[in-house]
Amino acid sequence: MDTAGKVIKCWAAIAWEANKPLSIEEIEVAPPKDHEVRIKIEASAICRSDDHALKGQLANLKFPVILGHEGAGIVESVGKAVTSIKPGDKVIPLYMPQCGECHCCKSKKSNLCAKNDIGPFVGLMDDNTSRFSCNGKMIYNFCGTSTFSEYTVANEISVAKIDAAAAPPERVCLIGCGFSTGYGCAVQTAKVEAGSTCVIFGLGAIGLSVIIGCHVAGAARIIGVDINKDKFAKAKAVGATECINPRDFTKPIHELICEMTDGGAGYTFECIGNIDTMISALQSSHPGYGTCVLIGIAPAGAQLAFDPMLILTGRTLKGSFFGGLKSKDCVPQLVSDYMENKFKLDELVTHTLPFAKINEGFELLHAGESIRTVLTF
Ligand code: PAD
Ligand code: ZN
Repeated sequence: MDTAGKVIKCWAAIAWEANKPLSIEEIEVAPPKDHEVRIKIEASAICRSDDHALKGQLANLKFPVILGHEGAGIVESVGKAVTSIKPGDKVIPLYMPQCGECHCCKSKKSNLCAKNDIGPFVGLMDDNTSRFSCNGKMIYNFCGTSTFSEYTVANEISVAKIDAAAAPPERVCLIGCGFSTGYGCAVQTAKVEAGSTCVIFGLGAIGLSVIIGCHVAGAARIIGVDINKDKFAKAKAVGATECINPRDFTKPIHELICEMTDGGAGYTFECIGNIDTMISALQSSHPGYGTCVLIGIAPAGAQLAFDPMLILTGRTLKGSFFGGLKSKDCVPQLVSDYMENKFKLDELVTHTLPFAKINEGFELLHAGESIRTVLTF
């Protein structure tokens, strides 16, 4: 392409500081270095994690930053050492990379690539520089993806090439985070068994994707829990067998769930990011064999405290990022599976807006009206 090797000027949504609306501004995107890929973003959804970041709830995250980690696009150009990706490829940027060389990448047991930037939030490329600037000021990246920009630059290990020529970017972008996280937590992290009972706390895109995974795994009972009853219809449409609102009951929610499930569920999932519901989810899992998976991201500094007897009596507490799925390997397969209608995904998209209306998308999330808002470029 004629832009290869040149700086590209384009629009991006910059978070200059925490708790301020995003500001759409013209930025400069430098060409990709040796192992990097420059991507023209076609669609990006808004995840609650972007909102946590914008609210300053992620310790170490630096501003100004370009957020966004649930996108899909087309490769504009690649650095000279890139071998797995070429210009014109359809791709999904990966906030959880897969370098293939670290202990976790080499282990079958984990997807937590040592090159991930979740937690440290260094926000820079491998050479400790950024490819983004605005009026000469350096802008940080978010988890190596920064999809709230017309163009972004990612490391080759953070880019999955997707085959399906017809894959609609405004749907498969969800495979970059929300869908894969929830679905993977059910099928990979928890390894839900057929015939089991599952309880899902929080019915946003993550919780709904857990339900989809539990359904595909053949769970017999799938109980959704949310304080917003407007989320119940969609939860049932993707596979929940029952939904409950803790505010409709005076007794603690875990007591109710234990009564409903003859002592506790085989699998429980926390998809909110709230310390109290994390403990409720653990208490709702069956003694002896229940597994509780934490997915929601609690605010910086929050601490979990619970009676260790809950674990001594045979419950397992787990957690993962990106559903425990090895990202570069699994994302192309999930896109193909979506194209073959092996699972539902379209239900998760409730709103589509032009990129310029990104702040409206965040307002819909705050109001509890959206599951996923997809921004189109
Ligand atoms: P969301 O805000 O769309 O959904 C959360 C849902 O929880 C909403 O429907 C709320 O009504 C509901 N809720 C809130 N408080 C309660 C409560 N006390 N009891 C019951 N229900 C409640 O978020 P999301 O689905 O985009 O993300 C969910 C969490 O998962 C969030 O913390 C996000 O940061 C985290 C996440 N983790 C990963 C990962 O890899 N671990 C990836 C992506 C997102
Ligand atoms: Zn996310």
